[in-house]
Amino acid sequence: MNIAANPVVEADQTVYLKDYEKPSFAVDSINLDIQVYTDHTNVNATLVMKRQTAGDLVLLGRDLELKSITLNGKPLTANDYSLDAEQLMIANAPDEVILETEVIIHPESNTQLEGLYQAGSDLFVTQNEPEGFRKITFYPDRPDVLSVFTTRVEADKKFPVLLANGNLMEAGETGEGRHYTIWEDPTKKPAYLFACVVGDLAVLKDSYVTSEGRNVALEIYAVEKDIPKCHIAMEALKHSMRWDEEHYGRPYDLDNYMIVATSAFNMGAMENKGLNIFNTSCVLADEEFTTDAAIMRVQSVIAHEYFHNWTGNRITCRDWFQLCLKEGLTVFRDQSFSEDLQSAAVQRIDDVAVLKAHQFPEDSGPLSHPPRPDHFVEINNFYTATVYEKGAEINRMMSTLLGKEKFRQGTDEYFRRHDGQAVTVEDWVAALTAGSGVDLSAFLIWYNQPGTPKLEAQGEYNAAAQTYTLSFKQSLKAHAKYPNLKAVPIPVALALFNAETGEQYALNSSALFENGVKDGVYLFDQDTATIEFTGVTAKPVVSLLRNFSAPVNLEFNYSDEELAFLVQYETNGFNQWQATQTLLERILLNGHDAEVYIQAIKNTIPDLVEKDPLLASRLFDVPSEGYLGSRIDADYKPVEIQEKRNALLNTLARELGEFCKATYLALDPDLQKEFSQAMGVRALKNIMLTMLARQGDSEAFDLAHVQYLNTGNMSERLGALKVLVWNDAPQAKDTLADFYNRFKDEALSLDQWFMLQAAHPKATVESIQYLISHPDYDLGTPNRIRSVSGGLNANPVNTWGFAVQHYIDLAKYLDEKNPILGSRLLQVLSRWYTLAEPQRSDVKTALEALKSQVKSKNVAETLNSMLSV
Ligand code: B3K
Ligand code: ZN
Repeated sequence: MNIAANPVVEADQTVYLKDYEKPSFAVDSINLDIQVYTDHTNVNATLVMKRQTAGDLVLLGRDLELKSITLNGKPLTANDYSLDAEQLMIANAPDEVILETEVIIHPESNTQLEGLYQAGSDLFVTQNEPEGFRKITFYPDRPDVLSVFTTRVEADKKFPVLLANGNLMEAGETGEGRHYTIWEDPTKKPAYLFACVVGDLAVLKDSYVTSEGRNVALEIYAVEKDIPKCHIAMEALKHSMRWDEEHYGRPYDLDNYMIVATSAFNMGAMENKGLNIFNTSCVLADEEFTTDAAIMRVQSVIAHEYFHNWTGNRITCRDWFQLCLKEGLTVFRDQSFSEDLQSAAVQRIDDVAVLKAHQFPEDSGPLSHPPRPDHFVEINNFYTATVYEKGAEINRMMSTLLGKEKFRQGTDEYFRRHDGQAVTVEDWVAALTAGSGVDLSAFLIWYNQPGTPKLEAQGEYNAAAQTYTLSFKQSLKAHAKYPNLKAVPIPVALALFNAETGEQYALNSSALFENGVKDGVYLFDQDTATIEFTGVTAKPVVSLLRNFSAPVNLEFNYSDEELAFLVQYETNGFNQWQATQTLLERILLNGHDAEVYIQAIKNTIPDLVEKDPLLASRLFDVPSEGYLGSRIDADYKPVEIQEKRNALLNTLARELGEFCKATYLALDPDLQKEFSQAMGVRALKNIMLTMLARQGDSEAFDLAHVQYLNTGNMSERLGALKVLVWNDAPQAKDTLADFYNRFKDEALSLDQWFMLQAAHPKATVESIQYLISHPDYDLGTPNRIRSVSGGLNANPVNTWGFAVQHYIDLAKYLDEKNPILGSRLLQVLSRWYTLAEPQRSDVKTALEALKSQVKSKNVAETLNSMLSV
């Protein structure tokens, strides 16, 4: 349907959860034959189907050229079915159907990176989640249709690698320089997990023996020169396989596990059964080319996709409204895995920082939706921070409340009940409840309503009675599309500290907790409640939401001194960090004095540098301009925020200058044995160097230049380059050129080169124009587009009008070429309505002008939502 003339998404395009119906036919098996040629691909499919309910036989198909169709051996003519741009429908089909179709598709011109597409001159890959399979063949392409797939892949021998899901059954030649393979996947799966790959790739091989004794061949495919960068991913894969056995009792179930790396990919990676396809950015990792943060991300994405094998693949979603069932649970699992790889406190800090920087703003603006929405136009628009990150938080809350043992009993019950099924969020919560013996049904409210709850708390100490009273109140902003908002269950992990001694009250060993607080967690599930602690011998400082035990906005009237106390004495690293962030936000947004924070840092860091250097580095985090902007709901003036932030950074650099220099010179990452400790030391050193450069220490640029030249580690090299470039040091230009020359053939490292310049705090229209007209800038590679648009977004002031137009132009260009990406990038502007005038009206006018120029459901739905404030 062409909606260009009126991009208001029409009512009949909205899909509602309440309209869910079982599919009329099940597919017992599908046989696919995919023959790839340079200018087209033939796809022949045989579907063995059985009726389940009354109704027409509906096969979804998009951009397919139908050559022939037969039903139970009888060729059909156009009169026997109805066909439109989205589906093929056969009325009065018999109860048992063998349907054979022949279609032609064009992966060589598919720029949308969905379905089967050419990903460079030597590679064809698939991306079928959520609805890409319908671009390969006619099929009931919905997650509740599970089938056994057999796949034949045929191509020219210049593509030696021919892969599909499952076990390799046969391989051979067909003549005329072509060859084929046949694969059988024994486990029933929905079509979104189908994958095939045709290409010229090298492979890194390893193996793994599961707890059940199954020997699994592990293979990572990438271009030859990248194979040495696949070892970290391979280790992470084996580690994930062991971790899932140990923590969830889940062994792997096939004889092979393959991963294929491509740079032509819209997101991080895809969990296709036994044949993951990965963005190169989430699989290639090597100290020389990759930053520590990127290495951590590779490990977590490898784990994430692997964990999907049980949470997503073996047990999948009944419909796409349930997306957070598999994503929320799998993110929670990968976050827990990563907590074992590095400082657990820092992992939690980083996960919450992402939640607060992306999900909280999303949930307070026009794109707000529940983790399980009840309607959508384009499901691709719902792979959001809310579905993933807030979804993970809901699982974390339930796990916090249950404790390790009971949570495991709950997940065991989930796997026991639902293996091989396509289920709902209700099924998940019911299984957790049954397995653990604890009624968790109230947590369903979290899945069904939007918005970040506000949690207001107040504390009162009565010295004479030695009691401390805490009262709580929760509230949620009204939402036009989701009325009837209810109170949610909020696990509040808390601790009381003796303000005089800094010691923690032993809450669990005394009669202190008699008010429903168990193992340091109080479950607050009413609109208001009050609890009282007895035997509190001296004035306490309370630490609330330890480890961020619930995704809420906490309001508690701490004094700055109490926050400084928590920075110094709280034993939960996350809450130490949270206290620094609250202090810094007060300095930046409410004009508080910086001295209390500075003193707390001076008191805390020296000990921490030894114990947990990475955590020490995080305590220097100054909230980003974007994050601060997201905390302002109206009349936001980016220039003012930037000025305040710069002033604070200058104060910190001045007051901590000597300390920073001494720390910089004393630290040596090479003395650390563990990667995680070395990573912490590198992070801290880079921050110290940044501070030194800011306070104008004449030696800082020399130190940075030496660090740049003398290292083989990307975090050190990039950290030093950033200091030189962002401060316009005399060495900046040559060093940038040097970086380019060293890494011009390394796409991911070159992305960093683009990003660093785009995020330059004093970037100009000219400097950005230089980047987007650079010969290495490429609108066909999402990673490269993001490196510039992401950098630009970090730095919203100097290039304001130009940057807005850049996002609008990208959305317009990608609307046709790659609407999934276009819609995603446009969301950068979703908080336009909070801006002060005249920017507010400028962006609004630009967005409105875009409306009449876009065709895709993806961009149109996003645009309509963004403008509906
Ligand atoms: N399940 C995929 C995401 C697919 C996105 C489609 N637009 C990756 C993941 O979450 O593991
Ligand atoms: Zn996922």
